[in-house]
Amino acid sequence: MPGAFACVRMEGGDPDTSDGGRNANAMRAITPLPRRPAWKALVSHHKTIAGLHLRQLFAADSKRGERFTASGAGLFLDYSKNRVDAEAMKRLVQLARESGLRARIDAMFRGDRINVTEHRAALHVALRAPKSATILVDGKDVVAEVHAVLDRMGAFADRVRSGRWRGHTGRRIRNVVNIGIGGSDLGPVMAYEALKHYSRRDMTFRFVSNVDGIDFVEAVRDLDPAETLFIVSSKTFTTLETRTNAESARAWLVQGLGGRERAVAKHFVAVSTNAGQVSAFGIDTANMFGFWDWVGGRYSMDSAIGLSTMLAVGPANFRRMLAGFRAMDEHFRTAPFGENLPVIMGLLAVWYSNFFGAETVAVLPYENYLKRFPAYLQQLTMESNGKSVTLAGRRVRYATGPVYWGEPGTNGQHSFYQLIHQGTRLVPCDFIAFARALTPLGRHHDMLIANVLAQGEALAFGKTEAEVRAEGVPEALVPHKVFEGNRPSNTIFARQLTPETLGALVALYEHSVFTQGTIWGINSFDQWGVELGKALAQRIMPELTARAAPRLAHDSSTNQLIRHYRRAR
Ligand code: G6Q
Repeated sequence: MPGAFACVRMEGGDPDTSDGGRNANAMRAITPLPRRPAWKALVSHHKTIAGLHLRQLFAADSKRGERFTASGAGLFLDYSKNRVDAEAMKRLVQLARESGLRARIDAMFRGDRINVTEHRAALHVALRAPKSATILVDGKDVVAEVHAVLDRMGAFADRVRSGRWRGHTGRRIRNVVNIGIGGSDLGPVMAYEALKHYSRRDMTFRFVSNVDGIDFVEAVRDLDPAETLFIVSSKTFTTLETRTNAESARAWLVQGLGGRERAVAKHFVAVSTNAGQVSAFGIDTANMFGFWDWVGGRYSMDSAIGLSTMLAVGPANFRRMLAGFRAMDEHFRTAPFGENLPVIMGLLAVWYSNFFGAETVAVLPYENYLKRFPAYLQQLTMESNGKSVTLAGRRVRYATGPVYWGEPGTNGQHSFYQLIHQGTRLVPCDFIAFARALTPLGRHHDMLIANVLAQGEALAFGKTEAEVRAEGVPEALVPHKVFEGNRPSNTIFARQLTPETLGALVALYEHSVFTQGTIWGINSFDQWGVELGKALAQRIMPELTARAAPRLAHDSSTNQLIRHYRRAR
């Protein structure tokens, strides 16, 4: 593979670095997870470490807080408050090697069809590859295509933002409504919220996803159709929710502009891979921004699916975000596993899921602009790694993807943190914090940071019975006021929430997910699990609306619920 990514083949020396195509064969011969030597070593090492408290681990190594850290792409990771020692980390890194992670990374960056059940590459890294790179898929250089679309998006965004693009009545566009769902919604909403500081404040951005009509109604209730642009974002352009919302949007617009169908041309653009459906809907394909089947929905926020982001923050900031993604890609591709942020975080997620029985990971950004980041990560992580068969289709005998969830701090502290501190479950936490506020306000930021640091400290070290008693707490209350501690967390620190940082942060989790999926030997890039419900909904829909009572052949519960709805609607 020529171009910037070609250097993956040229590194050597470290066992983590590439050996290019040779590893492809090795990948096919990976030993099942429970039989890998590193796994066995971890099973036995876990017995030792499970009984150790973070207090002991810190007492045994005064430099632990400095040693168990890593940096890359502008992010600093402190993972010292995890229930690992040097031996555990060594074995986990060995597990990554034995799981063929290096070969998988190379295969992904090379554009191999690693999404085996859909026979596709998973090439989101090509979306942020530099113009000078070349990545061939079926003999075509996809990087050139990516940059051609980015340039078109940029030109369009400039026209809209400058007012050169006018609506049907000649007014400039002041409102942008993205219509899409899942991967065509969560990334754009999250990025818009995250980068609001950099956005055009004289324009309104809304996001409609749910087929619940209220989502659309509320999004447009105070908008003037003459100044509103809809972006219909749908990779397939067949998604029921998006089609339904787009049709309602078209009706709303046409009605609002005096029944003029021609108005659609100036008020609708599409982001899709399906030109046929886009033009059948009535959108001129000249106003369509394409992407490719090798971009998974949940990995698409930096493709044309990010058009709303670009309209909000401008092409230059969008490219800064891509640069952040790229920096993390390069870090993931080249840093030795023991210093590699996504690898370390992925391995720790495996460690807690498989050895400590942890069911979840909480992501707790101490940055209000990241309020939609946990929701975005829910899809990225759970749609990717919520699988129970291996790449070869065999049932796994170990836990796979944990539940990711979270809320921004400090809000969460006054809510669910109680369970993390004193509940019976182990909830590993990722704290995310920034050294500088985007808009400093008095002592708010120092307080915010004091809180995030205090939470990590409290979770790790807790408060012993002796300490509680020493405070003069009445005996009956002592057990209630004890904090066991030994609750693990990562702290991810960046200088400031910039477009670059956001890109790096998203890529960090993308690659952590990939690392986990590789260890578990599952396909992180398909999502067959969402199909069944969709198919059943199509079957139920006419049964709800048929005039005559339909013959129902579902289970007795579903039949009864359908009858109940028919009676009550
Ligand atoms: C993501 C999933 C899914 C998808 C939506 C929307 O990885 O594939 O969330 O993004 O179902 O699909 P369309 O973009 O095709 O409308």
